[in-house]
Amino acid sequence: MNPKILIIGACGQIGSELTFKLRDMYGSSNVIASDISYSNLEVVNSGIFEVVDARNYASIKMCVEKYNIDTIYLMAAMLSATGEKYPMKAWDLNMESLFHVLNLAKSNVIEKVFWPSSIAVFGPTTPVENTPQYTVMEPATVYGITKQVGERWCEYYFNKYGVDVRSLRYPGIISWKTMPGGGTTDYAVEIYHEAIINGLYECFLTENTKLPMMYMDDAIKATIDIMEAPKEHVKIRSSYNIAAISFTPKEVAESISQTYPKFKMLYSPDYRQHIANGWPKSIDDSHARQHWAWQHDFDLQDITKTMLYHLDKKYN
Ligand code: AKB
Repeated sequence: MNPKILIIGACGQIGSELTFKLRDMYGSSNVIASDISYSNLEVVNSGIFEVVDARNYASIKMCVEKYNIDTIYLMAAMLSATGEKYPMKAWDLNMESLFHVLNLAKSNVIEKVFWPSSIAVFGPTTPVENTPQYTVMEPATVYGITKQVGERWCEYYFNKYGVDVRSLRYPGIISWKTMPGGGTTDYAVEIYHEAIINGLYECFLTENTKLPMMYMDDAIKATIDIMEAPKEHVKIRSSYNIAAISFTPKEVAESISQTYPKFKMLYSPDYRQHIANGWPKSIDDSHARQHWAWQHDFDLQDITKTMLYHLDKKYN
């Protein structure tokens, strides 16, 4: 039988593509999209859409009961860069929404939860290359703190109350359909848009800042794979490291230059450089690969080719 899914934060970068994919898989009437406002009309017009405030338990519960929801993907969050500007708002949104959803599962109103964590759970004292699943974690951003605390609560709810919660530590996610908002890895999306529109991009990170990244299709695949995996295969109930590739701004610029030789890159690092300096450069995701057969498809060359192809069609 098909699950009855609610996606909270469906208008965002990952939420929107997840909505389309899950609707393809399970049928439009089984996947309810929701967000705080009608900010993505493609999502709003693609099936059932409800306004849901992720910080409000009653708002989520009403929607869950209205549609007999059994599975929630909680994609609403304030990301790293915006979180540094509004620390208390980031804390409130990221933590309250998680507790509401975990508590719905604890009371058996829903059966299954997906909650995204991030490489931001790591910090300046974490080993930066091939960062292990289990290692020092002293996040230095509000966003990273909320994700690390959230992971502890997910594991606690699984151990104590049997809540079937599953989670991934997303790296920077690259896609051409919806822009990311308020993250430190956003440059890796903006660069492709600016390459097509202006032939020039001013990057807010230095040329050699290496960060873990992933193409959207791989991120969606990982999300659905972990949710579809048999319960006993999901052995980590905090959150799984997942990885695809790592690159620097200079390397993306070089890959764009192969198609657009006139593309020019400037570097003006800002406060986001400080955030990036505390994050891993590459991730060891061997647990995800062993436990539920995770594997990625897209490398940097594939990403650049796909991004430039679609954005060229969009803008020209
Ligand atoms: C961010 O940059 O804040 C996010 C993330 C890595 O979680 N994209």
